Amino acid sequence: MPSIIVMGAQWGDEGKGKATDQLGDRVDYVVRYSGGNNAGHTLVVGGEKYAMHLLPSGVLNPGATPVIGNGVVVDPEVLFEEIDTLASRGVPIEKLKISANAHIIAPYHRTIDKVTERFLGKRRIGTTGRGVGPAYADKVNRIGLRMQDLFDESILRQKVESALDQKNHLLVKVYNRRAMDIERTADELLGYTERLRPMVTDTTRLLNDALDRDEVVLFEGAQAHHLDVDHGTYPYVTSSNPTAGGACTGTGVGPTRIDRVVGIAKAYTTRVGEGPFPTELHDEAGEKLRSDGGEFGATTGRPRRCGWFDAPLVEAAATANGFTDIFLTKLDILSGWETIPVCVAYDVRGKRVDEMPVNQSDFHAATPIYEELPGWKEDISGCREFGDLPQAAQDYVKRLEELCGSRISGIGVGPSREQSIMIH
Ligand code: 2SA
Ligand code: GDP
Ligand code: MG
Repeated sequence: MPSIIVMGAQWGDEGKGKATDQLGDRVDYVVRYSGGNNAGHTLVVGGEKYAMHLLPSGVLNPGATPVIGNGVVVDPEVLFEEIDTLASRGVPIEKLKISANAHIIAPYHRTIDKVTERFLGKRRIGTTGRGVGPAYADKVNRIGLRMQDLFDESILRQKVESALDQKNHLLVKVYNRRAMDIERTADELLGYTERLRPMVTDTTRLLNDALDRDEVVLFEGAQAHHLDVDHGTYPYVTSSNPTAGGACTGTGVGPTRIDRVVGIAKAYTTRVGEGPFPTELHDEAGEKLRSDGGEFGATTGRPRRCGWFDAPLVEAAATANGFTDIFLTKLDILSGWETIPVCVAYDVRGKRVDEMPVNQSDFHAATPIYEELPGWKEDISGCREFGDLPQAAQDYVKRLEELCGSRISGIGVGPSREQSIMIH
């Protein structure tokens, strides 16, 4: 399997970091293709916990070359903080390559992200405030800054000036904030140039050459299908394409070269930020899932909204991304329930709907129709084979597989690398 996409099947935080790291044992390149440092991918290796925000999760695998593709937006300050923190923990990041076409998150993007959210008030999206949306907006608006611009000082200064001409007008006139200094902003960005120089390259060529040599490339999605700007619950989405197609546009590797698309799905559902969530629990059951699962944002620390597994939600992701298989995470968190409800369809204004509705108003109005599956009492975190799981846990997995229409090839039973069951 030379090229694999690993992506979220719900609203993020499914445990992609762990799953990627795990598949990463056999890979030569680990590639981020979308999003920025809004991501929070947690890995527990040898009892040590690491949270990656911008770097691919596979960086902990010394054999793999980490790559940040053109589809990613890069905040250089955060990048170096992350590299330095890892180095201080004995994880040197020496082979990192960054696409010359990747866009930059500039200081003004962070400011605009925060003031826009404050301005929206009740209509806010609940962003991570990292400047990701405004950086993508500039990219699409053709006033963005790319990595390669850092190597031509006069171009960079011109671009910062034209971007800030617009933004300062907005900041001062609309948001009642101070204008940002053009020279100082350009100087700050140019301060990163020399450190970035050896990393910035044509990563499209790099990855395609690697695939020509039959090397293994793992594409790591941030966020998830239902946060995708095209396929997600718009406008409550992130501003990029975490979906499988995003791995192609976000790296310059064509769809004919992709061999496998693994959807990562949590055994229940969580969401952070605003937006519809039919199976959300507002009671002690939701509290229990949050505390048992440690459901707090890996980037912002925000409590995640929690609810039962929503099968039509994951089925929609499996369909739109062509999942070859699903890795089901955090099954261990469900131990101890008498029965476990699974959403199999929705009630939309009195009518049963079996598939996730395309119409957002319908999805907002959808209430879950549950099937109650028997629970299990045993702690399953030590199980390593499918047959080690209690019968009720095996049946839970098999039922989800049936409902989602995609093979479940792996199960997470704990946060550590070794706490997994691979199903062959
Ligand atoms: P943004 O900042 O513009 O991408 O926010 C837009 C929406 O996307 C959601 N989003 C996320 N959802 C889940 N996890 C994310 N990463 C962090 C984590 C989140 C955190 O791993 O826990 O720490 O809060 C992530 N990043 C973006 C976001 O909540 C908005 O709904
Ligand atoms: P990501 O954004 O998809 O990489 O997920 P996050 O790192 O934001 O959140 C997933 C959380 O669940 C992290 O704290 C992981 O360490 C943890 N985790 C991942 N897989 C499992 C699992 O199978 N069981 C348990 N108990 N925790 C897991
Ligand atoms: Mg996360």
